[in-house]
Amino acid sequence: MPSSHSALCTALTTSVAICHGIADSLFPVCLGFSLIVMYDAIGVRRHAGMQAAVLNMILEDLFQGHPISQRKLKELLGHTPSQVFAGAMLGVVEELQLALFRNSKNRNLFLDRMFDAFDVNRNGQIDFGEFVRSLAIFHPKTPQETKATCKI
Ligand SMILES: [Ca+2]
Repeated sequence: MPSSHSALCTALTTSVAICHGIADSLFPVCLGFSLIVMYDAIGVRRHAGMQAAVLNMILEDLFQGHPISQRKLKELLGHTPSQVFAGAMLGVVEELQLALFRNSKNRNLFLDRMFDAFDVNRNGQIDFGEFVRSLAIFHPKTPQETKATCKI
C-alpha cells in the first residue's frame, strides 16, 4: 500500500512549487519536511513496526497461556522504500492533475502563471513587445540575472 504520509507531503510540496515557484523560500522548507517524513517512514517507523513484531513473538512464547496483555503491539507502522516511492509519486501526480485540469475555478494554473509572466504591465493582454521580451528569457545568451527575474 502506498504511503499516505508521503503522498500528502509531496502533494503539499508540489502545490507550493506550482503556486509560489521553486525559487520561493517556502519550497525548500516543504521539500525538507517531505524528505524527513519519507525517511522516517522507511527508517524509524518501519523498524519500530519490525521491533513490535519481534516483541509480540517474544511475549507469546514467554507467556504462552498466561498473556500479560490482551492487546498486541501494532506492527504495521512504517513502509518499504517502494511503498514510500509509490506514495510520493501519487502525491505529485495528483497535485499536478489538479493544477492542470480539475481545480475549483476550472482554470489551468500553469497557463495562468505563464500568462502572468508574459503580461509584464498586468493589463490582461500580451502585446508584441511583452511577447518578444518574455521569449528572450529562454535564449542561451540572456544573462542569468535577467532569467532569474522571470517567475514562471
Ligand atoms: Ca500586457
